[in-house]
Amino acid sequence: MPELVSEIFDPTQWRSVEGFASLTDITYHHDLTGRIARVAFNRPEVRNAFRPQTVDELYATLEDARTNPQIGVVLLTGNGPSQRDGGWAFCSGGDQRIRGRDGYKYSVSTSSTDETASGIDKARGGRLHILEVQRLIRFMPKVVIAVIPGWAAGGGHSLHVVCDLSIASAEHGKFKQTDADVGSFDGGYGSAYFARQVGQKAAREVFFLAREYSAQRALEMGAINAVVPHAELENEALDWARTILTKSPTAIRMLKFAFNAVDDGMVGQQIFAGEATRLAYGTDEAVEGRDSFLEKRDPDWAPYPWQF
Ligand code: S0N
Repeated sequence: MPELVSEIFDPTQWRSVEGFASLTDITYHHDLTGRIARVAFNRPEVRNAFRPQTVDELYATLEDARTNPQIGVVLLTGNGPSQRDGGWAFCSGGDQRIRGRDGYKYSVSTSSTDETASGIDKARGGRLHILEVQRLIRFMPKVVIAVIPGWAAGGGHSLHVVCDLSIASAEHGKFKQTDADVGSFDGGYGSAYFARQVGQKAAREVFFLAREYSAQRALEMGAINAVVPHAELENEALDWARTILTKSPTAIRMLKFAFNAVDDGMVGQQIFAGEATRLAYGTDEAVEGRDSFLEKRDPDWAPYPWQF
């Protein structure tokens, strides 16, 4: 049985994933059926702020979930509480202690205790690869649920925005977009897509005033899907995931990309079209096109009507 990584984590529901024993900043589990992944920030003492090492581990675990054909739903959450003060967090964004003039400095060391990035890898300095994580969540053909046990702030707020669904703790779930407080700005999904979700006036208020919002207020704004008692949060998320798993994988995939397409421009169209082509390749009609070429004859489209 895995160790208790968070106070509301039920170790009887999960198993550790082979090949990921060296993670320091993220924990990664699969449920006992192997169909649901749980990826969690594991830096509760800094409200689950991410440093470059965290983002690397987040990307690696999410990519593993994306490419595992058994996994249909990913729960993205934060472990807690902080042993220092009992505070809970989903994620508080970029670790401000290692942000320099050139952006986030990438430590050459991978030690979990080297927070100060004493040795800097210049090739990776300033690289905002959390945006690559955002795209991975956005373009993954699986449902990603933000399970929010505490603060979602700054870049952590943006991560919940890009997830497909968000469920928050009634007692500890809190939201704050601090980007403008710290001279940072997510000009992509974090702000523009957030405005699609809650409307322009509300989104501008959240960013320009950087106030704190309760989970209940976030629900009223349309920023999240549900507010549940803290102790029930992970069970509720598992319940949502199990319901989604009863649905057609192809329908869910096409729906996710259809929802995305309108906001994702040509890339959204490309992804949706790629999936449409993939479906078409499974038809006899497309097989006839391929075979006629290989057999050096004219294709026979007669069995395939111009449907209306
Ligand atoms: C989360 C807040 C509101 C919680 O307040 P609370 O409960 O009063 O706790 P604190 O006492 O403030 O914090 C407890 C300890 O944790 C440390 N800590 C918290 N957050 C961070 C952090 N982000 N970095 C480093 N340390 C953090 C505190 O310092 C404290 O430790 P001690 O006691 O030792 O000092 C509150 O903590 C808060 O406001 N946190 C900062 C939130 C923030 O401003 N985050 C950064 C926002 N910007 C980004 O994330 C940019 C990210 C990015 O890279 C990006 C770039 C381009 C495009 C997009 C993005 C993107 O947004 O993704």
